[in-house]
Amino acid sequence: METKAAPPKQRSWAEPWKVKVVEPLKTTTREHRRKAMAEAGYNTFLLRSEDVYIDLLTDSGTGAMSDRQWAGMMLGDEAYAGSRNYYRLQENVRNYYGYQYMVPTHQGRGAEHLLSKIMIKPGDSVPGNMYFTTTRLHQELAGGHFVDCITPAAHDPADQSPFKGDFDLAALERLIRDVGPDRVPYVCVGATVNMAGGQPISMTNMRAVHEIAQRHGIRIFLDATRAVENAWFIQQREPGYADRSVASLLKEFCSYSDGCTMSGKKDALVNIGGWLAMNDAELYQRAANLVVVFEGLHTYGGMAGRDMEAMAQGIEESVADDHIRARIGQVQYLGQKLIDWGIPIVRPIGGHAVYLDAKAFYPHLAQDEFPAQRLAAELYLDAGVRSMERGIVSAGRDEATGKHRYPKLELVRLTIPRRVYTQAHMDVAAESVAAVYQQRHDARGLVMTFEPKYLRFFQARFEPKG
Ligand code: PM9
Repeated sequence: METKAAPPKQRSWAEPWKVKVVEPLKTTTREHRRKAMAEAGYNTFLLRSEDVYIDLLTDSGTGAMSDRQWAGMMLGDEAYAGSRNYYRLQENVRNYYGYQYMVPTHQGRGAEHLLSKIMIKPGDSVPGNMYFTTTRLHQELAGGHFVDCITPAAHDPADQSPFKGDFDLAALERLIRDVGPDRVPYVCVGATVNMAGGQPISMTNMRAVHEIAQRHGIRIFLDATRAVENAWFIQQREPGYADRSVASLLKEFCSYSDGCTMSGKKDALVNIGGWLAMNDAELYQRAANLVVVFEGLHTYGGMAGRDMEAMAQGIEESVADDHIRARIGQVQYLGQKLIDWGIPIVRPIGGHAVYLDAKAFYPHLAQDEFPAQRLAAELYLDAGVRSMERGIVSAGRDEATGKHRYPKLELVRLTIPRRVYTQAHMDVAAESVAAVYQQRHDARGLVMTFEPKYLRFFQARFEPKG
């Protein structure tokens, strides 16, 4: 007799868009990939994109723009000064993020550069909820040093706390007491926290950080790169917020800060762009003056008019609840598959990526044999899926001692571009991870053969250990 499957208990969601343009993908042989990986010095940043099948290197600038964004590109007002698109962008930063003033920058690190130069004096300490590579480097280049005040749970891949991006408030208070509020130019809040696995910070914790900073007369600057994703986690996980829209949560969250740096290449759904925003008029004057030195006039910064238009439109699209549910839903889909197969990943699953725990994959490799770098290489070799190391190589060297920093998290990031891949691509990627996991006992470490001075993970080269 024919048996019938039980009807599904829950209803599925689907992406709130359909595909209008497609870009062909190339599959390659293992031999082709072996040569490509060797030529790239076992660094996935050095692969040619045409040798990649499914590109999960980053969600930065890799998203698909909507028809409205592309239409907006034709509305680019390429005047040197006072472009119409600048004013629309400014209005949307005000409306959705709530900051009064804004200077456009070519991308997030342009904004970090300006902020660090304006705010930091040599010897200052900048507390934050875990480092980010470019953010910390700009703080250091300005003479400051970053102090990690994230909750200890963030350093444990297996800890399932819902808000692993939260500050350890006692650690923040301690730092301010130890160095004195005058030596803390601002608190740097990441939302979500990229290096912790795309983990959110709660509204409650953000409010508490605000209260501490206010009490000591210290400003807060938000890294708003993925703050919309953070708002979605607040809606989903934090008691009392389930009925609020992502847009209203974003605005409230930002209201506990004095300004933000932004890489528009993530949440804001564009291939290039960013901004530095603030509420203080005097600070804005300084930023507007400095931006002309490093980026361009204060009404375009590092951006073309058409790109500002696309970003203004992208901001509006980014806060739609159905968009963000599908975007993070796809990440959750991939992560859940790996969890179901017993593959060690950072828990809970983050907002923009699934992070493989390379220490648990390759417990036989020491951290200075670069297990995550090796794992990223193996993933590419298996099926052409490109990922990114987020471990000892990304952490770089200690400023004072010159020795490797040894982060507790040794991760490989499978980062999902926005509105680009289908569920079938996620299945292929998950199966490739499973195949590499099966072969985990055979993996050998790497040696670094070339190490650039800054942000070494981008350009370092490696060879397999003999
Ligand atoms: N993030 C990422 O792949 C781009 C390359 S890796 C340096 O995750 C945060 C939280 C980011 C970020 C970039 C930047 C810098 C600042 N904050 O890349 O300069 O994730 O636009 O932004 C990358 P830009």
